[in-house]
Amino acid sequence: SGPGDSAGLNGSERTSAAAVLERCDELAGFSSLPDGLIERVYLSPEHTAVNALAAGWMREAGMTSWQDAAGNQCGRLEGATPGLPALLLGSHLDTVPSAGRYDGILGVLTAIAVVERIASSGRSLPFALEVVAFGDEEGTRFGTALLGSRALAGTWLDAWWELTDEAGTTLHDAFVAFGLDPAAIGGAARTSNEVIGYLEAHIEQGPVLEEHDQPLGIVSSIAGARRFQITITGKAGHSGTPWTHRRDALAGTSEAIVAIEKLARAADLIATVGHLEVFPDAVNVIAGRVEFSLDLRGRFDADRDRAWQQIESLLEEICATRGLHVAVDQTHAAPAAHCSDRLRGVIAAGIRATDASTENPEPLELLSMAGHDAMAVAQITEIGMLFVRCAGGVSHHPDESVTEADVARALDAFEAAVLELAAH
Ligand code: HGY
Ligand code: MN
Ligand code: MN
Ligand code: MN
Repeated sequence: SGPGDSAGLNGSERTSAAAVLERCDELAGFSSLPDGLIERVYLSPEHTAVNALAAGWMREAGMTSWQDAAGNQCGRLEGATPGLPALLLGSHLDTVPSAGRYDGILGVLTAIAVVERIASSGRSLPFALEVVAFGDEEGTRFGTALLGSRALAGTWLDAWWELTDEAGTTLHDAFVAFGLDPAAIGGAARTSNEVIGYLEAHIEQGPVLEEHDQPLGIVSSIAGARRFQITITGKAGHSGTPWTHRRDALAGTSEAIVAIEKLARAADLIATVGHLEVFPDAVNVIAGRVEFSLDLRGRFDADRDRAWQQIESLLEEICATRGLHVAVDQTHAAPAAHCSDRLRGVIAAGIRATDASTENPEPLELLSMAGHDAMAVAQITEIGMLFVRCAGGVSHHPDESVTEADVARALDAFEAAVLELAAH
């Protein structure tokens, strides 16, 4: 199917679960990786292409569409009178390396389809509806996450302009290459009186809904992650060097990683080392230096931050024993975000409206251990999130999958949630 194939469909067909899933497949084709693997990073040619597709779908849905000063693709449907504050609906179009096709993407397309349903129903709401397709939730290219949504929230930091990607391109230069003016970044910021709230639909990226046989759930709060780049330095040397003369950075790092996991488990936190590089990286040379990432998250920021202090002491102890040196650079920090009672209520109403079965009178509420753009938007307005079951809780992997029936329910629930908010 070529770009924009859904144009051949009429409104109700275009906003069906089947059409939304077909658009997820279409967007999956815009990747910098070969062999059907998906990677789409901020300010890349693939980002340009999917913004253009999303703009077309937004306009087809009855919205005006524009790209904001941070490269987020936005769409707007006026309410009963022009210029009303907007309910934001959104998620992200960027991905991790070797990603699934629904993380972020499903939320953007659900938002566009729901706006189209409301526009074609002829209803005019007491607020405008705006869809925001954020350009960088993952932080894959520059290491710091939520760049698009932080620009919208007005919490952009000038220090980020010097962040570099693997090729050494600065964020500043990537902005210019993408056709954006770094000096205009402030134009992406929304003020809290322009916005009445933010709703995001997203796959759960965990096993809870599936374990409870629930297609949909309400997010109670989102765990705040802190990310670090840690460098452990020893002394490179011949692999035949006797034990008494070795300062092996990789052996020290390995001891640290296992100790960090043990500490995190005991503190009911999640710690992940996803990236590790060894220097000089040769079979018969003792590792002189190791660079590795650490992603640390938990239900409560205080527990996470206390554990991080313990981890720092742990790293110092291990390095002291082994004659190594450790350096730490924090690359990302996001506070936990809480979904408001009001928006948790409308999401619950939306789920109840679609759940004909009476045996589940109360929809499930659950914590999100995955981060979301909603965390950044929470700085300026109330947030609410609808979770959609994903098979095995698998995400950040090509096996990520959802069922058409669950997506159909999510579309109906999301639409019902927006209308519930409009009714009160
Ligand atoms: O890292 C996260 O939790 C999100 O998927 N970006
Ligand atoms: Mn993700
Ligand atoms: Mn996501
Ligand atoms: Mn690296």
